[in-house]
Amino acid sequence: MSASTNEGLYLDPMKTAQQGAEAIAQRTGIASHQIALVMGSGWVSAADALGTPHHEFDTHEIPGFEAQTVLGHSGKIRSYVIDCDKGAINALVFLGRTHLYEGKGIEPVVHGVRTAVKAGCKVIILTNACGGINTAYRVGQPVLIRDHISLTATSPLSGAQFVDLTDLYSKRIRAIVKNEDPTLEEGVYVHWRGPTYETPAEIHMMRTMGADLVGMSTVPEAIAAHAMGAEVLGISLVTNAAAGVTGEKLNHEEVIAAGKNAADRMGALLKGVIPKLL
Ligand code: 8IG
Repeated sequence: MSASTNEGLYLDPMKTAQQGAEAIAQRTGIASHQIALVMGSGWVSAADALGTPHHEFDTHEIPGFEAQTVLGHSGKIRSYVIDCDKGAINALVFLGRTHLYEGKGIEPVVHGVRTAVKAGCKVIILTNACGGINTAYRVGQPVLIRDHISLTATSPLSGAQFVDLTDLYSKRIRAIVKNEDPTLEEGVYVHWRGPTYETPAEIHMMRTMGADLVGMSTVPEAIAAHAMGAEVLGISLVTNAAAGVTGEKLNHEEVIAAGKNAADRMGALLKGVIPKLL
């Protein structure tokens, strides 16, 4: 689909998200979901740990989504019923996402989380695979996002919406997750447009600025969800040392493999914390 075709689709992005939410309610028979998870590269098997989804469908069945093509991003939406002592929680899981580097603009990047919030979700969990800038990080290590630095010069918001971002990555939720797994560290995530990885000099600059992690997602979704009043948790899986850290070159297959290996641990963590977040 060309960018010009998309323009009409996102002329009123909140209306498109509302239509998406209504289609999900119709498709699942569930009027309202409470929590949404966006699974990044290699995180799909962590979603499998949530159990058997009650529904799974292609994103392109829902208004505002297009087919996704990037390796490791399958473009599916699942609806789970997670039983816990609070009763049943309805969780929406997005397998795959749209990235800024795809060149379709910012609206498709945030359409999923906007749809999830319109579908009732008050908590949005954003996962990703990323490069480790902090030299203390190891490949396969999950890190909670404490804050971000945006280097894309792009916001999902326009107009006079001066949204405060001081608690963008909810302190309340991070405390709950760290209580569940005290070994988890927190770091600052840099959003880089891509699709090229950084140069070693750019990674040096980012480290100097106080960054720990670098990737090509999550930040616009976090902002869009927060602006709509949802609480955000961000978890990065370090799948490679950032450029220049080890002298090795970066490749996408390595990323997928590291994600698969950490998925079981992350799946169990997510399943354990979800009932405690709502
Ligand atoms: I996975 O090293 C993954 N995504 N920008 N840099 C950027 N994005 C990434 C990287 C990385 N690794």
